[in-house]
Amino acid sequence: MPAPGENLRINPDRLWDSIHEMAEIGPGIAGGSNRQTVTDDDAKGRALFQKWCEDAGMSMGVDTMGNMFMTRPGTDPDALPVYVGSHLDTQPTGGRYDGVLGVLAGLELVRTLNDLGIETRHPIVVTNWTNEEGARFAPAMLGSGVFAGMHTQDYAYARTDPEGKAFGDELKRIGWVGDEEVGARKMHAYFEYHIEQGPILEAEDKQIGVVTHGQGLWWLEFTLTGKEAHTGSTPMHMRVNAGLAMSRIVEMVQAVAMEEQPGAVGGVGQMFFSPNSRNVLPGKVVFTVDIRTPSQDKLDRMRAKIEAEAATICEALGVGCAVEAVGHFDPVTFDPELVGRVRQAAVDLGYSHMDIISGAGHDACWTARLAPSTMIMCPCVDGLSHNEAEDISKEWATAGADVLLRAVLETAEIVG
Ligand code: HGY
Ligand code: MN
Ligand code: MN
Repeated sequence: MPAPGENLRINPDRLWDSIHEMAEIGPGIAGGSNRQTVTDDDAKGRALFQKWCEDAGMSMGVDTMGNMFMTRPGTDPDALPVYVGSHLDTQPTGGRYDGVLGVLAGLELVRTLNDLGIETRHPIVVTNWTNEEGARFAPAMLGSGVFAGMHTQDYAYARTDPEGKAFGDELKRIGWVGDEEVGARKMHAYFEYHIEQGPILEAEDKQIGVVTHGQGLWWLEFTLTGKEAHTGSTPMHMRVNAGLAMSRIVEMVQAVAMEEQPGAVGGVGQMFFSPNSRNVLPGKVVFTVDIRTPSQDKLDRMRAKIEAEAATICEALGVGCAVEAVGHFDPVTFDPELVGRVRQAAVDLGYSHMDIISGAGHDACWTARLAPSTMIMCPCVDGLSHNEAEDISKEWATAGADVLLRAVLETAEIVG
């Protein structure tokens, strides 16, 4: 590739303004975002992204999972595209940048190529994956997971939210079931730019995370069955207390994760009590354990320990215990050649950088099973994410987008 000119950088204000215009759709109550997957706000965000991309000369394809593919043509019609993507859906109390930064940095990359009149041999496809978060419908990375053949579309369409609505019905309701066969597209390479969602880059004062690996994950959904009874008149020895069993399991998960330090996490973010009445002992408790680690051995060992010890806890309390894996991916190693291009781009641009393992799951974890894939990260304030106070600087956002631009161009090959 000809030595990139100093002007080969994105337009910081245009990227920043796009992010904050998108944040006006599905706003949270505390300055962040609540644009959950396949809601009316998701549909509005998709429409805005589609408009911006078509204004930039791109054409849209949508598959039957609602994954959006916005194509900037290359000069070689036979060359497989370089994909650049992430997600526009958010947590219910999410930040403005999780996912959105990567999708809109892809758009900004194309806008910059248009400004500079640069053509590439490979087409470039900017992607918005459906339901990356897995908040409303488990599991996470559902759209990219079906695309990668990890889940069937029937499984995905049947997933229900806490109100009992099915994913497939909701995708149809918002009018975003596309006509492309999901997974039919082939990729030359995939890049995902994302906030770190952890404290390392800021603590180390690095502008760029060169992501070499992604943690593996299990989401274990426990359903504990107790006996509904009066919290006041039922003697302690007569209780079949599913709530107590849940508490002991949560404490045990913490202990298992701490035994596996360094490099392991475990916790619970969601639980439901039934009947959820102040003076009724719960008959049913449903909660999801989220465990993660870059080590395959640790991941399998932690799952086995947690399931065995949960069964023992429940047996001692006479509580029924069922567990279902509702989310999983093995630890991921990203493509060393693409990782090297990201690192070289940071060096060429003079940005401080360090290798890092992604703590969060991303669509890149699934595309890595299909094509050479890698990620770029920028710091976030106090490492905070999945919180409306999630925050990054314009400078951080810009640096990562500049690196994305250079690494993608190195891969898509500038023509002329
Ligand atoms: O759970 C995750 O790591 C991602 O935010 N969906
Ligand atoms: Mn994300
Ligand atoms: Mn997220």
